[in-house]
Amino acid sequence: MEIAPGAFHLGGRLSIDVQRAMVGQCRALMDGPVPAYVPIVRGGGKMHVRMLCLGRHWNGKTYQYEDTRTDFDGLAAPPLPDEFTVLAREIAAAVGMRLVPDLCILNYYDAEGRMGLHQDKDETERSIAAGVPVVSVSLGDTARFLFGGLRRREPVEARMLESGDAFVFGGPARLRYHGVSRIIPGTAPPGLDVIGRFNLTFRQYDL
Ligand SMILES: O=C(O)CCC(=O)C(=O)O
Repeated sequence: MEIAPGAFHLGGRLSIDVQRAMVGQCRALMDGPVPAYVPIVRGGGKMHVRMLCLGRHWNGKTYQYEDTRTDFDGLAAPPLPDEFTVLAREIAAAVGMRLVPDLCILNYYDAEGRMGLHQDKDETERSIAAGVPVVSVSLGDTARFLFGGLRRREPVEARMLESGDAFVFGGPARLRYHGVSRIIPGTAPPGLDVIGRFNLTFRQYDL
């Protein structure tokens, strides 16, 4: 469903089996040899998520992408799994957009997790100017997702992103402000065995 030009909320996009498989992969990645961590951003504040970047690392101190985690432990960002790439491409294609993802920011939100309003603008100017979309996939507890305009002070719309939903913003919506105001505990599908929420945002660094 197109909620604004270039912005699409695809409710129930992933089957429960696909969600289960992805949750398993997210857990293995986040607790693997290159573990997720809580970034400290450039103002000195801690983020309210655990983060692991795949394919390319987003440095919370410089707001730039890099190959190794120079803001944390110097480890190289793990590769983006092929099946994740395929899924993100398919979701973009389903709304008529093209994305060749080369990185993913995987975040885990506990019951206190949240993310302030921000723009995703650290990919290359060319990628952003071309309107290459960000594809977001949600797993686990429902999030109250805020989607605003191109300026921070514009009104925001709150949408509930449930487990298995995808959200795509590209074209004229690529630089819209967005964030997560809260997580609704206990709302993950029964049988998924998740407390909290995983969110994956797939991006294409350059054209
Ligand atoms: O968790 C979400 O739904 C949004 C995540 C996000 O805004 C980001 O990773 O930049």
